[in-house]
Amino acid sequence: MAVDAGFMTPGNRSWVREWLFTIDHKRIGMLYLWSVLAFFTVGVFLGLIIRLELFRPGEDFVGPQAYNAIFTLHGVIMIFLVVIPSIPAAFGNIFLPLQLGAEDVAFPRLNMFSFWLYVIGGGTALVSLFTGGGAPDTGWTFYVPFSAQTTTNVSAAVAGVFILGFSSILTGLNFIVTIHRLRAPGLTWTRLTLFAWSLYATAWIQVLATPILSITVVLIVLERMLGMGIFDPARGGDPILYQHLFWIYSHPAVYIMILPAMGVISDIIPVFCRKSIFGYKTIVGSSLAIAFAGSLVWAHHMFVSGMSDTAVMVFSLLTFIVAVPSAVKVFNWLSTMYKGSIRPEPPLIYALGFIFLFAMGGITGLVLGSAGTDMHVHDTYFVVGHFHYVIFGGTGFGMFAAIHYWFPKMYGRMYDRKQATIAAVLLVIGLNGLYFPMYLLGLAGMPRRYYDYLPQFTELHQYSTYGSWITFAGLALMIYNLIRSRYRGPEAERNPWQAATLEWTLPSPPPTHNFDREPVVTHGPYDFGEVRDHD
Ligand code: HEM
Ligand SMILES: [Cu+2]
Repeated sequence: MAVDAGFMTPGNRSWVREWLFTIDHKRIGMLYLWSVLAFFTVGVFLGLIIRLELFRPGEDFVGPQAYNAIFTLHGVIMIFLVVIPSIPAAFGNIFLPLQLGAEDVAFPRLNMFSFWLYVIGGGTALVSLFTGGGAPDTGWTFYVPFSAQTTTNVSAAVAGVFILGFSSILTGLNFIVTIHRLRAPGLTWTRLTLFAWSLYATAWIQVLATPILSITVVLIVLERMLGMGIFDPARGGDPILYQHLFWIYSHPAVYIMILPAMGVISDIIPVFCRKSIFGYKTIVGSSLAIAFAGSLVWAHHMFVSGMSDTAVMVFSLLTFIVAVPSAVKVFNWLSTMYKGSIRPEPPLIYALGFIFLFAMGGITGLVLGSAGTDMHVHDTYFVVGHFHYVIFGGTGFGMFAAIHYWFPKMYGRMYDRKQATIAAVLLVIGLNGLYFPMYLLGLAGMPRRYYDYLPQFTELHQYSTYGSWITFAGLALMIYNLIRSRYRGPEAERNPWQAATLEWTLPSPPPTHNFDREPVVTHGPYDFGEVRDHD
C-alpha cells in the first residue's frame, strides 16, 4: 500500500539540491540519522576486529601498530561521529520543532551549515587515515606527549575534530534559541516534553564546553608544527595541563551523550505505562543539575596523574555528588512504571534495557569516582567496561529506543514488533557477554589498549569475543527489520502509541510545513486523558 511520503516526497530539483542543500529540519535530521548509522556500522566492524585480535594471546590478525590505529579510529568514529550527534542532531532536529509546534528551528540555514560541517569534519578525520605518516595511533584522547611526538597523521585527525566541534556548537545554539523563541501558544516551560528539556540542558553544555576542546586540539597542532612547548616540561610546559584541558570538555561531553538519551527514555516510559511521568519537575531539575555539576568533575580522569592530594579529594567528592541526579532519574522512571498499565512494545523494551545497562555502568562509575579504588583499576579493562555500559548500553540503547518509538512517525510504516523485541533481548545478552568480563579482567590487572596479553586472561577475553558476536547478531536483526519495514512494513496509524505530544497529531511522515494551523497547547505532554485514540 502506498504511504503518503509527506516531507520525504521527491521534489522537482536534483537530489543534491533537494537533500544536501535542504533547510527543512526533518530532512536535515534524517541526513544525520543515516550518516550516524553508516559511521556506526563502520565503528562496529572495527570493534569486531579488535575483539578477534584479542581472542587469543599473541598476534593473530593485526600487528601492534595496526591495532593502535584501529582502536583509535574506533574511538574517534564512535565518540565524535556517532554518539555525540546521534540523538540531538538526528532526533532533535527531526522532532524538537514538531514537539514545540514550530515550523522549523530558529536558524534553518545555520542548521544546514552544521550538517555540512559534520560531513567535512567526518571526511577530514577519515582522510587522516590515508595521508601523512599513516593512521593516528594515539587513542581518541590524543594524550601528550605521545600525540605531539608520533609521526602518524594526528594533525589531520584533530583538524577533523575541530570542525566537528563547530557543528556541535551551532546545533546547540540553534536549539537554545528555538526552545526560547518558537514554542506554540500555551506551551509553557512546564509543558515542554522532557525530551525537549534534555536537549535544552545538552545544548548549553555544547555551547559552553566544546570551545575548550577546539582550543585544546589547536594547541596539539601548534605543539607538533612549531614545537611551542605548552605541554613540554623541557620548555616550561606541563603535560598535566593537556589532561585538564581535554577533560574539561570531555567529561561534560559524556553528558552531551547521555542527557538526550535520558530525555528519550523520559518521553517513552509514560506513554507505554499510560501514566503521567512521576516527578516531572525533579527530572527537569536533575537534567539541569547534571549539566551544571557535570562541569565540575573533569579531573576524576586524572587521579593517578600526579595532581595534588587535595585536588584528588575534591574531585572525588564532586564526582559522587553528580551521581545523585542520575540516580534520581532512575527512581523517577521506576516510580512511573509502578502500578502503570504496562504495554511491552519495543520502545519500552529498549527503554528497560537502557535503565538496566546504564545502572550497571553508573554504579561502576562510582568505583572509578572514588580515588582509592580508581588507583587499582585506572587504565585497565574495568574502565573500558564502565564506559561501554554507559555509552553503548545508555546512549546506544537510547538511540535504538528513539528509532523504534518514532519510526512510524518518520516513515508512516510499522516494523515487525516481535523481531524488534528479539533483537533487543539479543543485544542485552550480547552487551553483558561482551562487557561484563571486562570488569573482571580489569580487576585482575589487564591493562587497556594492549593488543597482546598474558595467558591467564585468555578465558575472559574469549567470553567477551563471544559476546561481541551475539551483539552483532542483535544489531544485524534490528537493522534488517528496520530497513525491510521502511519499504514493506504495514501502514502505521497517525498515533500508534496514543502519545500526548504534538508530533503525533501530524500525519506520518509529517508534511513539509509541519502544522497547517499553529497548534494551541492546552495540556501537559503526559496528560493521556486528552488523547483521542484515533484520528
Ligand atoms: C554515574 C556517573 C558516572 C561516574 C561517577 C563516572 C566516573 C568515571 C570516572 C571516574 C572515569 C575515569 C576512570 C579512569 O580513567 O580511571 C570514567 C571514565 C569514563 N567515563 Fe564515566 N562516569 C559516569 C558516567 C558516565 C557516563 C554517563 C558516560 C558517558 C555517557 C561516561 C563515560 C566515560 C568514559 C568515556 C570514560 C573513559 C575515559 C578514558 O578514556 O579514560 N561516564 N568515568
Ligand atoms: Cu568523567
